[in-house]
Amino acid sequence: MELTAAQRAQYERDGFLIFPNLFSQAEVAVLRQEVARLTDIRADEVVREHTGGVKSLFRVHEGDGPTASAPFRALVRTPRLLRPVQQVLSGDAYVYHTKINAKPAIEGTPWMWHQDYNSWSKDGCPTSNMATFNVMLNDTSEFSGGLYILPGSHKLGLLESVQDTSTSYKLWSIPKQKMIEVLRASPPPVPVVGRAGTGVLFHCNVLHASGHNLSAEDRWHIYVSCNAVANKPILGENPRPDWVVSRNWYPLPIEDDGAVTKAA
Ligand SMILES: O=C(O)CCC(=O)C(=O)O
Repeated sequence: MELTAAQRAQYERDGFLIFPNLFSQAEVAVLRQEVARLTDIRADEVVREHTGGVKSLFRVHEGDGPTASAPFRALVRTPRLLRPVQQVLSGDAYVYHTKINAKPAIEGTPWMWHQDYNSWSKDGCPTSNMATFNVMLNDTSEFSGGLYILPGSHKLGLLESVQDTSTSYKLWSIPKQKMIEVLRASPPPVPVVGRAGTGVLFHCNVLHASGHNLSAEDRWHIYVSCNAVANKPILGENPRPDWVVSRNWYPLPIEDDGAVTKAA
């Protein structure tokens, strides 16, 4: 899938693009079946809440390791996902990490306002030539804890962040007073909602957050975070593990667009 000049201009301006119904319901069904299988695995790549429920499943895109998954490996190589990533990163890309985030019905908690490059700059990635492709694995509404994106906020550059420990994960997020200032000076946040299979591509400096899941259904999203091959991290002394900062920085090849269902 090739982005048009108008879509590229929109990405430059807003920092994100939404692709409604990018993946079919048949593809989503295969991916959801994989999520069900992966949640039973006990490994570092499966991050759990203190209650034991899954918070995030990492590294589902490689062919090896405890969370290897043929359908998710196929997903990241589809031209629908990878070609737009290559276009916005202006060349060869690799997967920095994959992460499937859960938000359980009624209980799923918010992610505070943040920029992904807050963490990735600390990993040693020299520039912000990085982006994430989010694919909804079930229908998502504001009510079920979907993402909010602040249009154009990638142009603010990297803002100061603090490690938020108020939730059950550690996240470099924007301090409250600064975020209030930014929100008051910005256009309204865009709720990213849609049917399962909808995709969202966003710049790593775009401010985003998500709310509580008050709905009756668990919310599952995959985040395929990508880096330009030329921007691989200069790792420090104690780098984060490979399942969150991939050392596989070879250019990811575009493969068969129909491979997700074939991998079932
Ligand atoms: O899963 C979510 O609702 C938000 C996740 C997110 O913002 C992130 O991983 O950067």
